[in-house]
This record gives sequence, structure tokens and C-alpha cells, in this order.
Amino acid sequence: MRSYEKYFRMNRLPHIWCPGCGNGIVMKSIAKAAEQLGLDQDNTVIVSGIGCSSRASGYMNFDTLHTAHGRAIPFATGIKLANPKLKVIVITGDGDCTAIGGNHFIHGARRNIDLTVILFNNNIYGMTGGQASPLTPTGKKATTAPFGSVDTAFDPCELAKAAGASYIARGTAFHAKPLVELIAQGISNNGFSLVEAITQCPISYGRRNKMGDAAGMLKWMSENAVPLAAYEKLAEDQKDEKFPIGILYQKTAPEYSAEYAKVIKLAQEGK
Ligand SMILES: Cc1ncc(C[n+]2csc(CCOP(=O)(O)OP(=O)(O)O)c2C)c(N)n1
Ligand code: SF4
Repeated sequence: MRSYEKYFRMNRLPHIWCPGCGNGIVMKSIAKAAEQLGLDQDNTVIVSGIGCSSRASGYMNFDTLHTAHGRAIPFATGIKLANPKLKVIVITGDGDCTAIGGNHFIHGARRNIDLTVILFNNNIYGMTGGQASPLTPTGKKATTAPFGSVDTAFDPCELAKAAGASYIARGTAFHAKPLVELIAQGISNNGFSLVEAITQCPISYGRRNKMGDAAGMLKWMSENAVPLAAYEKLAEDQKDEKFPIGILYQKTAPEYSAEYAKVIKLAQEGK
């Protein structure tokens, strides 16, 4: 047995994801980050919404909660406020987090509550067969955009930064080892952490957009993901489909559950 396997519910495996799906790589990166940090399974909670990626919580050997579509962050907020000693990790898809859960995402970041949100970004609604999400790039095809999406995708990392998150990072399923480090640092940050993990959905997204199979999509990641410092040196016309990876932003700011505890103390003292 590998050392990180204690973080999996081995009796729930094999998983149900399609062959070549990137969700397993991201899930393993979370387990390896947990191992690196020596996370206590009894004091760590994993909360997910609904979607292919959100199935990961059921495979992970912590206290886990598989909630409603888009609602992982408010459930996680309640857990953290009820017991601030817990490490709370949120697993969510791009549709789950930025469409139906978009407002919760903004307000979690605004409060800088100590949650680590791992956003599995496969650019599509995978579970329901390939509808466009707010992170589907303009021009890419989806069942709801058969001629290419006319909407503009937004950058969830920029949104989290503007809203107030204190740790923001992006990795990919291709760069699996650095992804472990980015997740571990996010979990260690005392505040709202976003780790966007670009992952491949060869079935509902790659096939439709002629990106090849899983290997082709991983190759695309290897060619287009650029470490932040190098990305910033690129001229606008060199950027094309390229995107920055690594730690994108960090700051120190008051953490919400600690601030909330102060208010409770004041109220109890009747001041
Ligand atoms: C309130 C509600 N609306 C819609 C759905 C249907 N639904 C389930 S999963 C999903 C999309 C999942 O996409 P995403 O969050 O990107 O995750 P992925 O499957 O791609 O990992 C939708 C629309 C639902 N379960 N509940
Ligand atoms: S539909 Fe896409 S995201 Fe869902 S399991 Fe299959 S490959 Fe993965």
C-alpha cells in the first residue's frame, strides 16, 4: 500500500470517471498534499457540490459531505464557523463553482474564510453531457453552443483576487507534481485559498473541440501553461491560448472565523 492511500476509501474504488478523465490526477494530488502536510483525517472535512469532479469527495477517506449543486462553499462555511479548528477543503467543478455557485464563491473570498477551494476546471459541464459553463472559452463548442460559445469566459483567479481571497494558484493535470505543492500551500494558508486545477474532460469537451484524446489534451496543457514570471514577459501577441500557472497571488488578511469568534466573545461578555 502506498503511503497516501490511507487518504482514499479503497473500498469505494475503482472510480466511475471515464477513461482518460483528469479528475483522478487532481484527486491524487489532493491526497499527496494531505500526506505531505500529515493531515489528520478526523479533523479534516472535504465538501463537494455536484458534478463529475465533485464525486471525488466520496472516494476520499476524511469526513466528507457531498452537497447540492453549487452549494459546497456555504456548507463548508457553516462547518468552519461551527468548528474553526477543522481544516475544510472544497472540491468543485467550473460549473458548480462559477455558475450556480458563483455568488457563494465571491462571498467566500470576500470574507477570507479559511477554506481551500480546489476548482477542477475542465471548461465544461461534464456530468450533464457537455453544456457550456462560464469558463468555456469563447468559440469552443458545447451542446448548448454547437457553433461555438459567443460568451466571454472569465478568469476565476482574477475574480477571487478582486473579491478578497488571500491565496490564489493555478496548476494543471499535466503538471501533477507542482499541483501537489500548490494544494499543500493553499491548505496551509489561513484564509480563503483558490487552487484552480486545469483538467481534461476528453469525453464532453475534448472530443467536441477536436483537442484529441486525453494525451492530446495533456499535451495542450504542457504547451500552453506557462509559469507566472515567464508569462508576464510574453508580448500580447505571444499569449494566444497561453495561461499562467503557479502561485498567482498571496496576501495576509484577517480570517473570518477568527473575527467571528471575537464577536461571539464580545456578545457573551455582554459588551
Ligand atoms: C440545482 C441543480 N441544477 C442543475 C443540476 C444538474 N447538474 C448536475 S452536475 C451539473 C454540472 C456539472 O458541471 P461542473 O460543475 O462543471 O462539473 P463537472 O461535471 O464538469 O466536473 C449540473 C448542471 C443539479 N444537479 N442541481
Ligand atoms: S464526462 Fe468528462 S469530466 Fe466527467 S468523468 Fe467523463 S471525462 Fe471526466
